Amino acid sequence: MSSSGDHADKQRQLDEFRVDPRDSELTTDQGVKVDDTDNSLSVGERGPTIMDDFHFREKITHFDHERIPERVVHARGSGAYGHFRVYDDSLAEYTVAEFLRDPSVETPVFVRFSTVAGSRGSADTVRDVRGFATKFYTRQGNFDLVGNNMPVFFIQDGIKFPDFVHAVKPEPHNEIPQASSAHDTLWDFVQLQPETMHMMMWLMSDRALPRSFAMMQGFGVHTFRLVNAEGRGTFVKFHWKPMLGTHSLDWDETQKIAGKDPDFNRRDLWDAIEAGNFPEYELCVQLVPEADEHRFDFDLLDATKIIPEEEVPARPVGRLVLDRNPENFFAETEQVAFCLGNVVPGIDFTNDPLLQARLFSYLDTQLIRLGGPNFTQLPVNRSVAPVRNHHRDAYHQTQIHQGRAAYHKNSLSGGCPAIGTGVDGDAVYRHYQERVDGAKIRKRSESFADHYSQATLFWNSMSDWEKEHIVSAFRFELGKVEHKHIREGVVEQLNHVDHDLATQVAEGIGVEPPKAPVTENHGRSSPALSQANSPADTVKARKVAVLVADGVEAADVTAVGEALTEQGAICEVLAAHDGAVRSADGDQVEVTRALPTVASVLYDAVVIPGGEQSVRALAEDGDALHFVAEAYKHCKAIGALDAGVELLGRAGVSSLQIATEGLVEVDQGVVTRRGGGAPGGPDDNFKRELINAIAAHRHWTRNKAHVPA
Ligand code: HDD
Repeated sequence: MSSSGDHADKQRQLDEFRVDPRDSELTTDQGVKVDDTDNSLSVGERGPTIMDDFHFREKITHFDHERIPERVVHARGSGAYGHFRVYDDSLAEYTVAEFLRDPSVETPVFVRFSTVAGSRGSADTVRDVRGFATKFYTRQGNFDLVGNNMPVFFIQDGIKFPDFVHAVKPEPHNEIPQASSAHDTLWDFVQLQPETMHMMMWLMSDRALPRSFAMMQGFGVHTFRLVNAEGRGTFVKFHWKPMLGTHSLDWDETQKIAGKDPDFNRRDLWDAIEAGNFPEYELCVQLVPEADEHRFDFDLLDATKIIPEEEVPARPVGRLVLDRNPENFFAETEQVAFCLGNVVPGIDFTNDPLLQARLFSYLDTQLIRLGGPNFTQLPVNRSVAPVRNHHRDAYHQTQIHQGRAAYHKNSLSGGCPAIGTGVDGDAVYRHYQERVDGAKIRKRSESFADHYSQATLFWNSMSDWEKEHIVSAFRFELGKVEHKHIREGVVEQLNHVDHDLATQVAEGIGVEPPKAPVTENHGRSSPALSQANSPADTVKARKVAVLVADGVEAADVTAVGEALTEQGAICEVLAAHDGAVRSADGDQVEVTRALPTVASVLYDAVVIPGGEQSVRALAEDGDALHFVAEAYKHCKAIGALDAGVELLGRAGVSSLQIATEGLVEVDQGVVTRRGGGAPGGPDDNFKRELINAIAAHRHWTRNKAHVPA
């Protein structure tokens, strides 16, 4: 291992386990070469297969045992390797964790993103929480930060986790619906369990529909504790902030993507890393001195609460870069095992009852999922710090422990492995010495009792379009609920959050709106919660479709493509067929994909270049017209040049300010230009406005109700 630590440490360790099939010959598991793997050994050409066929038996047996149980939650996931480094040593006064205080150390990581409710083969773009689990392979051992893309949770005490999961998963009698929260059992749980309300606001918001894993935040959720060299503790909340901003898909779009490309987020992550568009996140911490433990109007130990960033700033401390795809999904992404209990010196737990339950559950679940306690030896789970102890045997032991003494204390192995001293930089784990005292009781603390104030805070912090999306989401979800009393029960709960919200939802689902508010809305808000305030200043990793047919203005295609690619966007030329089209000048324009194999929902923006003949052909092509109409409906940036402008009207997109001759016009993300372009394609003004429109992500306030798509 290099002295400063670098992210290649983990890759070097994995190298020892990589198996390359090149230049090899087929063998059995015993290494015996095989000359026929297509015909089983039989008596004569048409006779029975015989038991002597050890190759047949081994091949089929191994196949029969290929599956392991999928995770009970977060079964669908996608992983990537990367590295993390802190910016400076400013956390040194709070923690002895080397990876958090030494900027010369680059820590390898593996991150697994996931959905929660769906099974392993379910679609990526469902309405759900996303898991954001990070394994830091630090030089002081593995630290697992097992978070979500929402900063709060459904319940306060982990003993309710099985109840919640049974409610949200497909219903037990018919296993319907798959990967969806729009059904009776979830909402029955919600109406009877008011502590869910804050999280339900997040789940009904656009946060549940991330455009990309690279465009969502991550949160450790619980309050953890940092511990410094003197043993002093400081409360901490961990946040990941994506460098590309936090952006979401449109609900209608997510449902269509689930059919067109159920691997949408997984593919996006994979492709981005392959293309060198590495997802990046900033680690931020909210630090609260122990003396301030009781200064908030909520309990720091309550996982249904945030600390508003306006009260305690989220301080940026380091950067995570995901730069390498796994090589084998099963070996790495499926077998990775995160455990809340995996902490390193300088990081400790608090008494959050949800966190405490998780300390038990994760190790327990890996034992059944991965078949015994040696899962820590699987390559993806191995620590880069040396592992030496007296754990022995069990299923799938891969180590050959030497010596006779598997106990402590011993004299036969020189007393080794020796107990850490904790002196001279020897980082041993020391538990934070918290004083606890009390009777054994089953009782939720009174300080956990307010279930609505922060749900209201979230609602108040939303922009108008975010509020509209939340209301639509509640209407959709509850509209799928069969039992009227459940719909009514949820509306009653919502009336505790905000009267106007409850009324709007009730009106959409055939429930009597509540007569009056239960309490007045407190009026407080936290701007940091709104996605409208998230950075939207880059087109990096955005996918842009350019629609073409024979007769297209090649200069438009080239110039737009170059301008966008230069800024990190991915430009694809789409035509009715694969291959190439002929430009107005008779040149070949290469086609990236055939229109029937894709859809507008797989792109962030669409550009219609000039060329009379090309646009006439597109206007006759239902796929092309639908593409434009749907992109408009989903509030995406659209660019149209010269004759291309006509296609907007043909697609049913009217009521826009369209460019007059020689000018560029921008109206709600639709950028048009007629004439006046340079001979080499559109002028800089058009390109700049198009880039701005795409970087803005979506133009949510667009008037689109009249566009069928
Ligand atoms: Fe959990 C998996 C996140 C509460 C029990 N959880 C799991 C994963 C993530 C989270 C990201 C997937 C890890 C991976 O990719 O392998 N879970 C959370 C968050 C929670 C939370 C942020 C609340 C703050 N979880 C929670 C509770 C319990 C569990 C209260 C049980 C008492 N979670 C599990 C589990 C899973 C799991 C059953 C299934 C697969 C696994 O652990 O490895 O143990």
